[in-house]
Amino acid sequence: MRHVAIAYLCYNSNSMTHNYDLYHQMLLIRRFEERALAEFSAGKLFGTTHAYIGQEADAAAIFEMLNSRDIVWSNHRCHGHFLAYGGDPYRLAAELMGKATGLVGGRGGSQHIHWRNFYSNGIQGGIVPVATGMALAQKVQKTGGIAVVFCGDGTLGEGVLYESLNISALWQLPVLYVVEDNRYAQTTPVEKGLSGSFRARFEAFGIKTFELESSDVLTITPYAEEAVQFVRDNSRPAALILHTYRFSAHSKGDDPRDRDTIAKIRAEFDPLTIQAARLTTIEIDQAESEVSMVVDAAFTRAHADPFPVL
Ligand SMILES: Cc1ncc(C[n+]2csc(CCOP(=O)(O)OP(=O)(O)O)c2C)c(N)n1
Ligand SMILES: [Mg+2]
Repeated sequence: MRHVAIAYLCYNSNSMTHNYDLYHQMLLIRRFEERALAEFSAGKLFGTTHAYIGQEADAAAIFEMLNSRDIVWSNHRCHGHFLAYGGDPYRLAAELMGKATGLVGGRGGSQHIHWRNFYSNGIQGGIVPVATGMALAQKVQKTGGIAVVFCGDGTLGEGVLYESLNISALWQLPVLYVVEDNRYAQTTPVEKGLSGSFRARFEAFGIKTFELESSDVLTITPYAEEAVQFVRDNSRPAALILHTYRFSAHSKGDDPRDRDTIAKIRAEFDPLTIQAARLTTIEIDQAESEVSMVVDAAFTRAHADPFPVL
């Protein structure tokens, strides 16, 4: 996460560095998640995990537009959001292991983490009214910050979300609702779980809505910037609907799609492949070696840490 003004400068003045930074950010998420899945399979972690693999461009684009006053509410698929927020991979790895040095002392696990103004909770939809309430606090306290809350396509089936949209529109609260439509809610395809349209849900409440389908971080960035700025400048809610793909299973193994289908999606919509095409081989290798070192150090150090005293 960078300050908006700095992000803007980087975006315009040094596009090579900016392209590298975005790639580096997404690669960190990818390699962290791959390692987490491998460690779960090896029985080294507790609880559950929901990998963000395939959706990295969303987080990279959005978090670049936020600053330290902004409050973020993430969901069960929170690792990518947390790393893009600037969170420490080591403390996240320790949390997945239930270690005392984890983000919340090893008590929250994969889905329930907190650091600075970043929160996550695995109850689908439950975070939406909380984030909306925090947006009210931001407004009353005149902090200049906004609230951002992430939901999946399946979470649009939760009724409490619509109460929140109603209140935030009525009270003009600075909250950005980000919907990451990865086309599945666990094993249910979106066409079996969602009637009508994504956009109409928000527009019914008079909420300004931005929507796009892309796995290219540079395509998503201007939409993220406009959506965040709209909320910040007008103290009004907005929705940012991002149609994307997840490449891994819902959690550790549940996936109705066959291997060929996933391979086809990966070949066309991998945000890392798309962004790598803008870099030199040297840059790609450099990012890989930096990220591998960070992820390996995070997990190795966390493994050596103690469990909390009960
Ligand atoms: C209230 C509630 N019901 C059910 C679950 C179990 N659950 C966890 S994730 C999930 C699917 C979520 O789908 P979606 O909102 O599309 O997010 P995605 O997993 O695709 O990112 C379900 C049913 C839950 N965590 N909370
Ligand atoms: Mg989904």
